[in-house]
Amino acid sequence: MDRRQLYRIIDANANRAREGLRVVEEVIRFVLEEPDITARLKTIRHDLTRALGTFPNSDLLSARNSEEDVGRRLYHEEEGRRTGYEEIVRVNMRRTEEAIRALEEFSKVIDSRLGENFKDIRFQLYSLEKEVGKKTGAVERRKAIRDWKLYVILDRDLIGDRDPLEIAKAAASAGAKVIQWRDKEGSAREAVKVVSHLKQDKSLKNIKIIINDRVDLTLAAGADGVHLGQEDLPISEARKILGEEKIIGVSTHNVEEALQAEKEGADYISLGPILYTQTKKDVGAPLGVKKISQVKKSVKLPLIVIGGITEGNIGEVRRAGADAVAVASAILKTKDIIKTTKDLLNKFEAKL
Ligand code: TZP
Ligand code: MG
Repeated sequence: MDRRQLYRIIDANANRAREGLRVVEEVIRFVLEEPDITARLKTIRHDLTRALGTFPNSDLLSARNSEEDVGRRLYHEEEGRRTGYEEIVRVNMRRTEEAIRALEEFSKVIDSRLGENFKDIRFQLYSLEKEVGKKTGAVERRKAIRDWKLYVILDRDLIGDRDPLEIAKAAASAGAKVIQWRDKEGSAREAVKVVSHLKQDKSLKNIKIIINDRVDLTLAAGADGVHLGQEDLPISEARKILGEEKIIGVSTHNVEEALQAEKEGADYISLGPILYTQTKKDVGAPLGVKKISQVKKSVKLPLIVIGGITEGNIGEVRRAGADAVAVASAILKTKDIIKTTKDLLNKFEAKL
């Protein structure tokens, strides 16, 4: 094999691997702010530098001929838009792994033992990729949650004999992005039936559907997530069952519970009842609007405020720091769900 050719391949892949790793590292360090994973990645980068050190730098540089690289055009065309950090990490991890695989194969031509170093790095990367994928997935989920604004609770008691699907469709057509099925007394079978209908309806395909309390029903009905109370399954158990992609929200009542939910990996927290409500019977005294800013200051998670929220107070709740508000009676006790949903959203979005 032509040495120059070989060094050209090694040089190109060394650059690709280094660049890819650096991109991934920036996301982990500055976006995810994960010191442990950053440290692991740094070790991998050093291992790579050491493995590449076995090739004389002058040979690599003199073999380099990027102007005449026939792949250069193709390489540029491949670069499209990036939808978010998750994609940036995925694309760059893949590129790095491919480059390291190439280094592994071509370095074996020079010395059969050299391949081992790169193989080890590749396997370290595979396991890191999984960890990072979990973290970036969570970041993307939470970013979308911040945009929810109005969280509509389909409370079984308040719905009565109306069709939950019709109510959900009306709220969604007016701009709601998330709907929770809440039924404290009904059967599991009914919940799965209702939620499956919501999930199958084409007009709700962009709406997130959450189930209150029950992890099992979330899976059975194919819902997008679960909302857990303080007495329900711990977040870590729910995550094990639901996998990495479902949304997990947690009810909190004070700063301590909010911090705990954040530490355990919730995707959002709700805080309530902030004001007087008749919808939930077993609640303590209203926490008051002041509590919102206290909790908001303490956690980074999206904060959804709940309990007694109406068109009359939604602005005040928003100004206090709610990222979104959850409502049941404000929507379910009115005749015109579309108009009420729009009015609530308009008031929520009105200038802070
Ligand atoms: N959790 C705290 S308050 C509440 C729940 C489920 C009820 C919210 O309903 P409403 O009718 O919007 O006050
Ligand atoms: Mg609950």
